[in-house]
Amino acid sequence: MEIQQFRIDELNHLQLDKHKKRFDYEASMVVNAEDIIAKLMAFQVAIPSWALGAGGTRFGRFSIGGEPGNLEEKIADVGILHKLNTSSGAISLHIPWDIPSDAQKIKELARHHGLKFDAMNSNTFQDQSGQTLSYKFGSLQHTDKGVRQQAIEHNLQVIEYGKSLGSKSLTVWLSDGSNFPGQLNFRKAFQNTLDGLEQIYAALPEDWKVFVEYKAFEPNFYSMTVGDWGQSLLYASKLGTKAYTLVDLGHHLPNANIEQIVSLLLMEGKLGGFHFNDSKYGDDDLTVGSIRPYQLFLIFRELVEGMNARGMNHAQDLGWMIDASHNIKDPLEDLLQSVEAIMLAYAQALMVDDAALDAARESNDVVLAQEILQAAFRTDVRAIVAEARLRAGGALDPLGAYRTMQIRQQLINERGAVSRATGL
Ligand code: LRH
Ligand code: MN
Repeated sequence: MEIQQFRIDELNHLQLDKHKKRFDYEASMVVNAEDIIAKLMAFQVAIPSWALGAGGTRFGRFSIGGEPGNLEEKIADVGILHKLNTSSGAISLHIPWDIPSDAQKIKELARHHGLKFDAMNSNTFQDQSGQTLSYKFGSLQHTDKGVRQQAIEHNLQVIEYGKSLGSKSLTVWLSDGSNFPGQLNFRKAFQNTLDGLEQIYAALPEDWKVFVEYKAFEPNFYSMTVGDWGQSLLYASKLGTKAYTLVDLGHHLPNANIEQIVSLLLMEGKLGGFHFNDSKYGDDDLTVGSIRPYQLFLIFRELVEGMNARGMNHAQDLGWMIDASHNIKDPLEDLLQSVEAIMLAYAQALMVDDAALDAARESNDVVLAQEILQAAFRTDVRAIVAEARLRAGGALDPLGAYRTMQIRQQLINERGAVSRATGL
């Protein structure tokens, strides 16, 4: 199913007066409203292909009906999100869950929905049927050269799929590590992994990037061979200029100061991108901004400040991706909420008076510095974000429109109640 523009215009028309009142007020309270709107309209968040179905945990999975059963339907679902919020203009594929049967046809379909292909994701954390050697004890770190070579070749294959679709980056997340003290020689595991990443790096086209995604624990629970930002930075620095770190918000130890990590990785020019989600305990993959919205705002503060300091293009120079898993919500509703939370945090971060904040910091006026930041976080920018959507042809209220149009029911009518998406 595809959403017709006139349906969106009809619904927007019903909400226009109320929106205009709210927007006029919000814009009157912000000095750079037009600059913020221009940046919001340029800002696109990539949707993970593996989060369009009902996820689940080891304790259970509850299907939602109408799930995309193949890559074409996944692209159509991201097309629905992008039509509604005009900020989901890319999809991030995971191989082998999303092997393009006919790359040209898939590329055409994505273009039809206004979508690009963001980072490709390799998968050496599962054994595929018919696979020769097992990743039970890791992939690039493995003590067996044959297993390492198999993992390297898989990543080279993923790059080939990406090239055929016009993607420009590869995300390597390794579940490699150990569950018990004594199980692993950390140094050898690091060196094997670096050697493997070097062979993958050598196969990257000139204009590609590789993102080294770190994670503190799971599925290994004693050590992870890319366990934190320091280790990821070590790999990326040893690999070369096309290698960067990738920050998945759920991949940190409790109470880690992620905004400080972001600031320093940006300073080093080694921050490649994000997997946005939220969590209270572990890698919970919950809706962005649903647990710690202030942390998300603080992270965007460091992003805006750090990118401006390096003269970076906010929309183009970093990989903006969501990585979530939906156990109890409709994935499309959850993703609409997540993109909204990202746009709100970005808008609030853009409205901070940098000069006043710097002055307060230089004079160690701690209270004033805090007040300047919190004033932005406590400012309602929902109408400014909605105005950016309206100007781009999107829905003033994407979630409301999704429900009013009964999109999920239409997908169930089309695909059935038991269709199941590949992915997590
Ligand atoms: C690992 C991870 C990684 C993906 C996977 C689906 O936890 O964040 O980014 O490959 O989720
Ligand atoms: Mn991730």
